[in-house]
Amino acid sequence: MDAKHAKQLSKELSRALRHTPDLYGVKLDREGWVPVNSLLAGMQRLPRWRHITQADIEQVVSFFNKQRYEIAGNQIRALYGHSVPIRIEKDSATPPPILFHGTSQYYAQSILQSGLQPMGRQYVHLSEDIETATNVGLRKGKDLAIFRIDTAKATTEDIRFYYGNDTTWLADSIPPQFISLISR
Ligand code: HQG
Repeated sequence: MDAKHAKQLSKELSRALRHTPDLYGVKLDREGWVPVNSLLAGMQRLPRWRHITQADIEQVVSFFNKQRYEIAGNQIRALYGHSVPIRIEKDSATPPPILFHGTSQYYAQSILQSGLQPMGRQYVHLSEDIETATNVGLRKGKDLAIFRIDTAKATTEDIRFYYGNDTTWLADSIPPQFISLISR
């Protein structure tokens, strides 16, 4: 599979597993899992993916360094990014003492005032390192803003964090007192 095809298929998986599973005839369970064969059947109804196989899906899941999806047994799920109306349950876990959030300067003032909110998704997304936060933030424009989140302090004040993947953590929201702007 070439990179272009992998990217297209990954975006389609994102639509199915994060945003609009109904359009693919699948239903996410409370942890976001769906049977791979149901997803395949749903995708094969689309002309573009009518020849898609389980091997293609398995390949795209491991194609990118960024771990977006997970396959276990005969099920698949997205690890983060959900916008479906029913909340996907994540196990809370202890994050590193500092996390980062990359975004556009355009949002910086609002974030400093009202904290990080999940906006169109179920959770706020945080990065383990500045490089990841930079890549996330640059999706929103060239005027990068990087925030530092004092997770150690937030944890002592009952803010919960959830594990997404090796570089991504999730939270319900982050109040402004735990956030500082480190670059502009
Ligand atoms: C902003 C991609 C104003 C926030 C990425 C962000 C990530 C506020 C935007 C994952 C705000 C939401 C998620 C407030 C937050 N006022 N703006 N109070 N609170 N925002 O795309 O974190 O490649 O939903 O700064 O790499 O950018 O798809 O979230 O800019 O890992 O796998 O609201 O999606 O992963 O934007 O990205 P998004 P995100 P994939």
